[in-house]
Formats: sequence, C-alpha cells, structure tokens
Amino acid sequence: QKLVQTLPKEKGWLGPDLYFYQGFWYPTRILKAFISFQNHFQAFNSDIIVATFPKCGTTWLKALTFSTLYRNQFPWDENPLLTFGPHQLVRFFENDLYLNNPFPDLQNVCVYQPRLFSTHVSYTSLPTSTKDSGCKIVYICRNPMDMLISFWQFMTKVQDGESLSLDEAFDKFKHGIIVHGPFFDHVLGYWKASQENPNKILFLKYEDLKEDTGSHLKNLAMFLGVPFTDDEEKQGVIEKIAKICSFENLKELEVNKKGAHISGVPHTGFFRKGEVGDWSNYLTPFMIECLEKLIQQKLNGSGLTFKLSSKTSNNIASA
Ligand code: PAP
Repeated sequence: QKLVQTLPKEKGWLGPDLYFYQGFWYPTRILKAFISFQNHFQAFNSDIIVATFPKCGTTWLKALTFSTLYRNQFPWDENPLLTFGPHQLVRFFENDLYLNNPFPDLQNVCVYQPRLFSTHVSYTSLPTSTKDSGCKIVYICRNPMDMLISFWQFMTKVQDGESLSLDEAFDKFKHGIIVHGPFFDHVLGYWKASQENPNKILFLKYEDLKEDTGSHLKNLAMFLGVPFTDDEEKQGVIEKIAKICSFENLKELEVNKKGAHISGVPHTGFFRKGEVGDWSNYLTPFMIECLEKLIQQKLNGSGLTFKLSSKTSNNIASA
C-alpha cells in the first residue's frame, strides 16, 4: 500500500485504477502478485515460460507449447487439453499462482516435467533468475489493431457488462495506458532480447502462426529441445497438435464452455473470433491512420514488423 501511494496513477479501461511501476501499468491486485513473483520465484535451468502481452495469443500458445513439450508423457487420445483449459494446464505467475499467495508450492503445481509457466510481465521486470538461468521463454505478439479490438471486446463483454466506448479505449491505448502496457514497450523488450539471445527467447507472431501453424510448431519443438522425429512427422503428429489446439476445436470443448479462471474470467472469455484483421470491422479511418503512424514511429529501426491482415500483404514495416 505504501508503494502504491508513491506511484503514478491513471484510470483503467474499466474497474480499478492502474499504477505505473517499472515502466508498465498494473492494477494493485496484479501488482502485488507480480512483486511476489519478481522477489521470490527461482527459475530452474529446465523451466519454460510462455510470455505474452494480453490478447495476443496466450491461450493458443499455452495449448501448443503444452501439447508439444509433453506429447510423449500421455497417450494421444488422453491429451489433458480435452479435460482442462489451457490456463489451468499452464498457469500464470501473476494472474494465478502468486495472486493470493506470495510463496506458492510450485512443485505440486507442475504435474509434468520440465516445468511450464506463463506470464504477461514485461521482459525487463522478469525475476533475475529467469534471465541468469538456462530457462527458456516463448513469446507471442500480435498486430496492435487486432490486439486492441480483442482487448476492448473482452473488457466490455466479459467484465460485468460495463460500457467503455472504443473511442475511450483507443485514446488510452494510444497513450500506452492498458494493463501490462505500454504495448510497444512490452513487445520491443522481448523482441530485442530475442534478437540478442535467440536460443533463450523464441519470438512468435499470431499472424504467422495462423498462416502456417505447422512450420512454427516445428521451430517451437526444436527450440524447446524436443524436435519432431521423422516418424512423428510421417504419422502426422504436427498436424494433430495443430488441430487439437485450433480455435475451432478448443472453443467447442465442454471444459472451455463452462466455469471460470481463478482470476474471475469465464473460460468462454478467452475464445471470441480468433481471426486476423477483425479490426477492420471496428476501427474508424481516423483510428487506423493514427495507429499506422504509431506503429511506424514505435517500430522504427527495430526490424520488427506486423502483418495487419490475412488477405493482403499489408505490412507495416519499420524503416
Ligand atoms: P489472454 O492474454 O487474456 O490470456 P489471449 O488468449 O491472448 O488472452 O487472447 C484471446 C484471443 O486469442 C482472442 O482473440 P479475438 O478476441 O481476436 O477473437 C481469442 O479468440 C484468441 N484465441 C483463443 N484461442 C485461440 C486459438 N486456439 N487459436 C487462435 N486464436 C485463439
């Protein structure tokens, strides 16, 4: 509470205020859990962390990483994804494990080995041991226009029916005010770290995964140290994993149609459209122009580009 009183504060999109800590915005509940995570978590060399900015493909990447990493630890037709949601199988540090407990029993949380966790925390704020150890990080980002619409839809539909106009959400996003934002600082933090250390951080994009899930799954398996064998490729294991983790399949599973995540979010809230380019149904020409300029300005010189649509080669590249 003492710390919070000293931090810059802004009204959140809906619900609680956001506080600016170590360069990013958090509601107090997440901030408290994040600080416990930052201070107490000890990474193992073998740990894998799925890291994302919210609404950029967390649920999907959790399912893909879980199924790829542990594929030889359960019979294929008993994939735990059929009975547990991706967020129950790959648990968030700050949104789950450390939410109500500064010292969660992490050994009993992980049924399979190596340990697999997830986080929305920025690269710069990760606990030191995650950087100093051999622990690996898989990050996924998404074009900011789809992320913005996904986040806005999530906030207005999932959060108690309160209303937030797209204009208001857009204005806050433009100024970096969004839980775990600024978006560009988050993405660029992981992007730069992955450029410097590609064996430690695998940087993926939602749009690329949509376009060709198979080849990215192969890279993911290689990165995780569990490459697909020739036999597995012949048996269609890659296609099977892509299919079980697909939006269409996960959305229709009973387990994802009922109940709620420990954070309070109903499981259905993690599955909406799962498309690239849905932003074009919502953003005004003015918003699009502003966002295009923002993307160019923020990514300038970084080498990072975003694909905005699945239909055109409408790429916003950095200079
Ligand atoms: P989180 O960060 O809050 O956990 P996250 O899973 O990143 O959420 O984002 C949800 C988005 O991923 C939704 O996008 P949309 O609003 O544009 O539809 C959701 O539909 C999409 N999504 C969930 N599962 C999948 C999947 N298996 N394949 C592709 N997209 C998915």
